Amino acid sequence: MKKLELHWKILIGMLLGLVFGYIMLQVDGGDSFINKWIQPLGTIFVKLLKLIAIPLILASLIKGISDLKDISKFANIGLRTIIIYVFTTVIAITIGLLLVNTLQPGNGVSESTIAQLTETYANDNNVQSKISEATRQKESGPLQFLEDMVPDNAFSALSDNKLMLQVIFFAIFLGISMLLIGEKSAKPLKDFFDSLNEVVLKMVDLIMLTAPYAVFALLSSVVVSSGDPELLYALLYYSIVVVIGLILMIVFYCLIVTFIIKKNPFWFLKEISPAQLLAFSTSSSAATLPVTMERVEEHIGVDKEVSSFVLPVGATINMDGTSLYQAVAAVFIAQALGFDLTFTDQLIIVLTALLASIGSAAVPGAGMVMLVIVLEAVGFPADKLAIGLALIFAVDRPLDMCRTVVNVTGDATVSMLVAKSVGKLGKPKIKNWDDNYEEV
Ligand code: DAS
Repeated sequence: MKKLELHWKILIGMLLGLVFGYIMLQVDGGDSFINKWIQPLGTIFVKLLKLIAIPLILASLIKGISDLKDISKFANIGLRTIIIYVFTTVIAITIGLLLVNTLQPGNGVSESTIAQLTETYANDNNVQSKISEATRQKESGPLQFLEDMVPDNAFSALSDNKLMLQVIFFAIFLGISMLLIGEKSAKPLKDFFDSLNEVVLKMVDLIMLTAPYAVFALLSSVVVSSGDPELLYALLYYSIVVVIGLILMIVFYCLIVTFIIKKNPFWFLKEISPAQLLAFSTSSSAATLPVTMERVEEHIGVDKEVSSFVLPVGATINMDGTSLYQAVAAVFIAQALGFDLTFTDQLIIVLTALLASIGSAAVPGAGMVMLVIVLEAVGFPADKLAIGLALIFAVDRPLDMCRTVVNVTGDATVSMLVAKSVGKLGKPKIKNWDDNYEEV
């Protein structure tokens, strides 16, 4: 029997996980069995991926920069990347606003649902913790994220995944310095990082062998933690609006791949699918990053000079799915709680959702934390914030899984676009649909 490709194995693992989770939901004590004996397998897998994300970023970014012969090439790649990232995020927010204002999901939320939520969630510590986390982030000045970027200790920056931007900063600083001292002097260090890069990519392959089992564990634990199913139905319409927007973003990326990059969009989706399935299962762009990098470099043909910068930066600051979700959620909450938004408010949402998605960490649930900042920016009453968040809290995790897929797909698309624009989009190492390599 022909060896099953990785993405089919992951898909089977996910489906079995959903079925198993649903069955265990019907069994007494089934959820605690999953939380005790199944969920840890998924947690270990996510931790392993996060463990190697930092050394992979360090090695590939330093290798990518030191492979450049001059700094102007790096500046060129960097500028194009940031401009395209901002453009795709604004497109995502605009699609979200058009959908939520047209379909008006918030107007379908009944008074009784709001009353029930007020009772159930108003003092829920999960909701309160997201508000306090957002307040902490808001109180820090506008340049705080720049200040946070600069690590005061190279090795401490390596240890904490949350400080991925610091590792990127350190790697860029080191890579540029290696360029400045000249190829001969930097050779020992360059050889080290070249070798480290190969080793870490092999570690990604090894970890991915367990992916089907891990996503089984992750999906079954998500099902049992999905909360009160009755409540979910009340929010189905809102979730459908978000998912329609996210699907439109995937279509938007496919249009870019087809008409600008001149590649087969179905081939693109097939080659990037293991990363998308992992993004769906883990709800974390950071955890998925090692796989996104391996797929984009080895299966799509983006040169490391480009992917080693575009993807790590994208995983932390480019979240098209999150920004679309924040725009839809902010207007949905305002509609449901009777808070009118003017056209100016909607423009403010475009700007704050752009900044909020840049500030959102690449971890589960980050998008909802930054939603508070979007709501406060349009003057949403502080005393209703908890209810507003509680309204969408129950469906946040499944939507987080979907929006993380879009975040990852957007990063991969932009890395192809930047590579194509600087002539660094090579042949994929893996044959595509019709067993021939695409001409670049
Ligand atoms: N889960 C985040 C990510 O890793 C996105 C979000 O929370 O919106 O991309």
